[in-house]
Amino acid sequence: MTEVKNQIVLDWVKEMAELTKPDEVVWIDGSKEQLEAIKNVSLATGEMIELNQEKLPGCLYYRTNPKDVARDEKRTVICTRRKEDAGPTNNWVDPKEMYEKMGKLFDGAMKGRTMYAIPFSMGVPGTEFAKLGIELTDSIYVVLSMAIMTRVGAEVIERLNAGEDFTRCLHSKATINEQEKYIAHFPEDNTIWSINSAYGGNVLLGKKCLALRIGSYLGKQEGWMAEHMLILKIENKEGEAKYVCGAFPSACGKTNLAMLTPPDYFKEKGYKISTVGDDISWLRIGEDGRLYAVNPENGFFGVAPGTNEKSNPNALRTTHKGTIFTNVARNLDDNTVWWEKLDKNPPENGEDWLGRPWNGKTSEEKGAHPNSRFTAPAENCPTIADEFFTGEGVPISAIIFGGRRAKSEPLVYQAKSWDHGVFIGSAMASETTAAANGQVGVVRHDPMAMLPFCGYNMAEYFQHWIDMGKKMTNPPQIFHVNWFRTDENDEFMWPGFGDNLRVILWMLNRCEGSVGAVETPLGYEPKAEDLDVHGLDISPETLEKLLRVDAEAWKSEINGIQEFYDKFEWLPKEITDCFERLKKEINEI
Ligand code: GTP
Ligand code: SPV
Ligand code: MN
Repeated sequence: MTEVKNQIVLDWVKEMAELTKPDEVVWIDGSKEQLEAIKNVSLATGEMIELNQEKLPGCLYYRTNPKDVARDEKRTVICTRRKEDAGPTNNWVDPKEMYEKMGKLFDGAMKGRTMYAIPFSMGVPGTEFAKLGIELTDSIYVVLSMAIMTRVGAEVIERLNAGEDFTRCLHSKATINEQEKYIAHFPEDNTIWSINSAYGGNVLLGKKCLALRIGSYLGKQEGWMAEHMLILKIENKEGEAKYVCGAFPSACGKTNLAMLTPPDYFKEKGYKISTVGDDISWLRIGEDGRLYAVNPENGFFGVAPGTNEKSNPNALRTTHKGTIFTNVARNLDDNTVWWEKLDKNPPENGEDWLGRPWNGKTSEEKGAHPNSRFTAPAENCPTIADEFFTGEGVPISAIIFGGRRAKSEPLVYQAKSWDHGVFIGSAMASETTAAANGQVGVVRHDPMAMLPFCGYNMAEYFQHWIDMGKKMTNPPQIFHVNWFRTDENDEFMWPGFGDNLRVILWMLNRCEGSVGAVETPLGYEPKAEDLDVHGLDISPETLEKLLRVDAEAWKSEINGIQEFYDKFEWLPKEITDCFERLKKEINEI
C-alpha cells in the first residue's frame, strides 16, 4: 500500500487514536483484497450478513439499531464561533464546548476495536471539483460503504502526501446510545465528528456532512455551490445533450428522476436518458458564463421501498451486485431481500427489518423500514453517463426545485428570472418523510431542499445564490415541480416516474425559447396543449387542475412563507421584492 507520509495527516490520526484508544489503526487502500478480508471479519462477527451469492453477487445485508434508522436532525449541529454564522435554521453549539463534550464521549470509545483510516475523495481526484477527506471509524459497515460511495485508493494518499488539504472526519458507533448521539460540524476547522450512530446519513461522513454541510460552507468561501441535487442528461435523436439539476427534499424523487425510463413513445422518438448523479451536485461557473455540475459521489444510497421493475428498473439493476442493503426484509428461503412494492410476491418465510419472523403474505406489518436503503456502486447503473467517470462538469440548462405537496403547488412553472427562481427555491416547502427522525407528512419549509444540509446561515446562503446569478452570463432557467398532487380520493393526479420526462421536455423547450407559456403570479405555466401527453391516460380536466394556480390555497401558502421568513434577521432584497410582488398579485386574482 502507498504509505501515508504527510506529517499533518499522521499527527492528526495519532491524536485521534490517542483519544479513542483503539487496539490498532488500519489504513484502507481500497484494494479488493483488503476490503474482502475486512468484510470477512464483519461476517464472522455478524455485523454484516452475506446474501445469496448467485443471485446477488457481492451483496450484503445490514441492520441498524431500531432507534437509529434515519438522519437525526435534532442531534446534528453546526459549531461556528459566532452563533449567527450557523443561522436560525441550524442547531448551534460553541465549538469549544462541543469538542469538550464529544471529547469525553470519544475518550476510549474504540477500546478493544480497530480504527480504520479511510482516505477518500469526493469528485474524481485531480479534477477542479474534487475535495479530499479522511474518515476514521470503528465500523466495518462504514468502511465498506465509503468504498462504494466515495473514491478510495492510492491516488488519494498520493495527493495527501503532496500536501492537499482534507476534511477531518471522526466517527465512532460507540454504544449507539441515542441520548449521546451527535453529528457535529466544525466548518471553520474543516472537521466533522459523529458518535453513537451507525445509520448511513449520520456516519458516511463524505456524503451529507462533507459534500453538503462543509461543502456549502467552502462553496461560499471559494465561489462555488454544493447542492442537494440530482443531475440528469437528456439526449434527443440528433444526439444533442442537455443537462438538468433537480433539488427535491429527502425521499421526494431525486434518484427516480435521475434514472428515469422514458415512456415508449419518447423512446421511439429517439430520446435517451443518462444518469450523472442522484443526490448531490457541486456547481461551478465555467469560462463561458454557464453553470457546470459534477456529482461528487461514487455510488447511490437510495430508498428501497417503492423501487420496482416499473417505477425504477435502472435502480433495481444497479443493486444486483456489490450492494449493501440496510433495514429491508429478508427472504430466508433463498437468502435474498424484499421491500414494500418490490413485487407482488413477498416472502412467506421471511424476516422483517427488525429480524423477526415475517410472513409477507399474511402480515399486516411492513417488512422493510420505510427508510430502508441500498448502497450501490454508480458504475452498476445501466444508464450511468460517461461524464460521471471523467468528473468534468456538465453545463446545466435548467435547475428544478420540487417538493411533495398534496395541494397548492401546480405540476410545473418557470421562474421569471434567476432572482425570482432563487425566491421560489427559498420559499419551497414539502411534506416530511421517513428519511429523517420525526413526524412524517407534515409540510415544512425546506429551501432548495437544503434545510438540513446548509452548513451556514441560510440568509447568507440565499445571498450566495443571488451573487452567483450575477456572475453568470448564461444562467440556467429555474423551474418548480410537484409530482405529488392528490385528488379528493388521495390518489396521485400525475403518473410521475418516467412520465416526468414530459415535463422536462417542456422545460427544455422553454430554455430554447421554442414554446410559449401563460404568465401567472407564480411564474410561467405551460399551455395545456404544449405538454406532450401522447399515450397518457389523463383527462383534460385533471391536467387543467394540475396546472391551475389555486388562489385561496396560495393565500395561506403566503402566510406560511411569511412565518418562515420571520425567522431571519435579514433576507436579500431580491427575495423580499419577489415575495411582495407575489402577495400583491395573488390578492388580485
Ligand atoms: P433521498 O435519497 O432521501 O435524497 O431521496 P430521493 O429524493 O432520491 O427520493 P427517491 O427517488 O428515492 O424517491 C422516494 C420515494 O418517492 C420512493 O418511494 C419513490 O417510489 C417515490 N417517488 C419518486 N418519484 C416519484 C414520482 O414521480 N411520483 C410518485 N408518486 N412517487 C415518486
Ligand atoms: C437524504 O436523507 O437526503 C439521503 C439519505 O439522501 S442520507 O444519506 O441519510 O442523508
Ligand atoms: Mn438525499
